Amino acid sequence: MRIVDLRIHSIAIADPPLRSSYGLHAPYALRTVIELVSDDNIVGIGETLGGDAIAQALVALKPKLIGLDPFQFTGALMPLIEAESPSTALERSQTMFVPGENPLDQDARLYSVLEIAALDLVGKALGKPACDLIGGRVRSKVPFSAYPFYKHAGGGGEGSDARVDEYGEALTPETLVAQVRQMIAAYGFKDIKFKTGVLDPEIEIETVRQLHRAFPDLPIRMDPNSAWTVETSLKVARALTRELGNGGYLEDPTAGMDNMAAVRKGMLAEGITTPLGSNVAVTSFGDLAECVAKDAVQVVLCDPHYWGGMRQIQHLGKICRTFGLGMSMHSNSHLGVSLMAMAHAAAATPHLTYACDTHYPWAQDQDEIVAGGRVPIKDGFVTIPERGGLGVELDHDQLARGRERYATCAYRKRDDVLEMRKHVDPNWQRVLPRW
Ligand code: GKR
Ligand code: MG
Repeated sequence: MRIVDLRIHSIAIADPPLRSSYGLHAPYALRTVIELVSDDNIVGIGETLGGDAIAQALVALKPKLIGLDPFQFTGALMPLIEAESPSTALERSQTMFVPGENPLDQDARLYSVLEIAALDLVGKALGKPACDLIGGRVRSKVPFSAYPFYKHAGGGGEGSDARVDEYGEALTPETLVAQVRQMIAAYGFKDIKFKTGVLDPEIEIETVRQLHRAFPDLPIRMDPNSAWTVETSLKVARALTRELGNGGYLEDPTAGMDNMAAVRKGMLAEGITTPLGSNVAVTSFGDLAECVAKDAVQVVLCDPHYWGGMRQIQHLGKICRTFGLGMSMHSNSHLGVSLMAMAHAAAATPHLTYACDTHYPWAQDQDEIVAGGRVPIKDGFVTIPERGGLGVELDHDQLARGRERYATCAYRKRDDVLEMRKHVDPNWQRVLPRW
């Protein structure tokens, strides 16, 4: 089997005005969808982060892919996952500099989506689910968490494409709890990952307390994306010992490995054992030795889109287990193809110790590119379908609509600071730490 074509589709999907320490989500999130075509006309699909930079980098890679055997991807594309210096000019994954984000990740991101599409392709050729091609599943149902955000009113999209606001504004503890109630009623999640770093920490502490009162059995993790100083991080950890200690964790309270290590040390000195999670201080294999040596992070958030695909997630899980770290999974705004790649990676990774994050509840039916509509999340789980590859196909009409939205919208890369200035506060600055 040989690769004869790579089709690259830049799409835009409506995204509600969600807040984080980076700023405000734009009315559209950008994604890239690829189709890897074999000489026997089987098509493997993948979805990853969007915008012009990654699409151009994939176009540049295309000549190297043509003629490759999709069963031998790792060998052929090894330089992409083992790069010693950045060889592409991809934008950073977030609005702007994320403390700790490793530029060496850039090639891994390209490899990730290609590996996912290759696994889909060979899985379809063999009639075997992707998770069973990489050693086999350890679970057929993959747990995901509710992912509430402080949010302004609005459902995303613009002009005649403006969307119904399914969840409403949530800028207070009470409205945030109502948002989670609604999300859990719709999807049955059994864990809560809460994006914070937006309001004064006292309000966020109160929000977590109310969440815990409303859902006493559900583990809560809180992620302010490095918005706090070491002192503020300690203050929050102290205030929420019970609420976060109930099987949750505190994710990236502060920026950088040394500050994370200082938070951990301060917490342990006070007898607080809530783990610290990270997808900001630890973003690549190269960060792990320092992270372990300094005890800076106890739960690593993997992501098959960033770490080099599904097999690298299995390797990461093994390393985390060896060093006594937990492993969870990070998410960005995405559709069903990404959800399935995340689910397959999680299904085949024994050492996944937490439910995965997902932005999927924030995406809308109208934008879904999976044939047959949105992937079901039932009782908080995605079930691995007994079909080849990822188990989903593209709806080409929906894909064309996504391309059309991309062509007509004004967005080419994520810029949450600009959106904050346009819609909330013209003088807003991204200040880390803010509190
Ligand atoms: O969607 O605003 C967002 C999130 O803040 C996202 O960009 C983060 O990458 O969810 C992510 C996280 O866990 O840090
Ligand atoms: Mg995070």
